[in-house]
Amino acid sequence: MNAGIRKTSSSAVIIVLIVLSFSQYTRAQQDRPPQKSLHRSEQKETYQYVPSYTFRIVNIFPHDDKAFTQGLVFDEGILYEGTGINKASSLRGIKLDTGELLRGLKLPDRFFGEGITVFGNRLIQLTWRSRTGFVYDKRNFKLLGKFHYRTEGWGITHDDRRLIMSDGTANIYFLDPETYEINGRIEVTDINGPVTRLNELEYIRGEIYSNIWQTDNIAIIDPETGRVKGWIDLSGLSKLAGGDKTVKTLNGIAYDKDTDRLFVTGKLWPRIYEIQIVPRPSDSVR
Ligand SMILES: [Ca+2]
Repeated sequence: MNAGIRKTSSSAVIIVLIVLSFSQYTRAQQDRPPQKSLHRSEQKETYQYVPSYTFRIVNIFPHDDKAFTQGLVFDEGILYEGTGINKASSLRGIKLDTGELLRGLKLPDRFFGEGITVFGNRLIQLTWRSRTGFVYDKRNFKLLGKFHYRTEGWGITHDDRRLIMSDGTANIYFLDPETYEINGRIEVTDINGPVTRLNELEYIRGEIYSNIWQTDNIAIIDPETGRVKGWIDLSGLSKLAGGDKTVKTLNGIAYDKDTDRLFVTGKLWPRIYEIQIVPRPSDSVR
């Protein structure tokens, strides 16, 4: 019995020693300086690598080269466009194939039109610094009401339950589509930190696509985390369209979910392009 107790006691001592040794080992690990840079860069490569894409033109459509495009949406066979500039801001319903204006509306002179989206039968249009959103009946552009917000208004889109809005910063806001109250926010980030100048938006198959103002790039954003999941480089398209990075900038993303078609254009561009997104060749071999 005594032997049994001694055996139990010595086992307990061994276990205590093991636990102590392990805790010391753990502390030693915690006290260590960060791992050498090679290991860290490998981690960055593994966990923070963001794929980049380029494009293939599928179709080309006419676009009013006097339209200062700030919002673009495709809904039930009609292309809707919102344009900016004080005294020249408009809302348009357009026949995609021909560019024919089906219906149009000019905003009061003091408003600078911004992003648009269609939610049910409502067509919603933001304005830049007036903190005012307009709500129309999409079928006849009859004004149904207005709402107000505290930030600048840049881009707007929606998922199945929320309006999704940008204000030129790295923030994206989620709004209740009935009350227009903000009920969520994400900060958009990539490997280099916050991504600012988020502009025209489009919600496509669970992701938010955003033009970045005065660049040829579209960010593909995770709506839950704000992380950029991919970059689309449209510099070749901008060059083809006669665009630039000051005024005639890439802006305007529309998606026809019924036919899975993606359209892009730019401010004062003479064309709207239907494109397919393709992996950049250097990415596809990684
Ligand atoms: Ca859009």
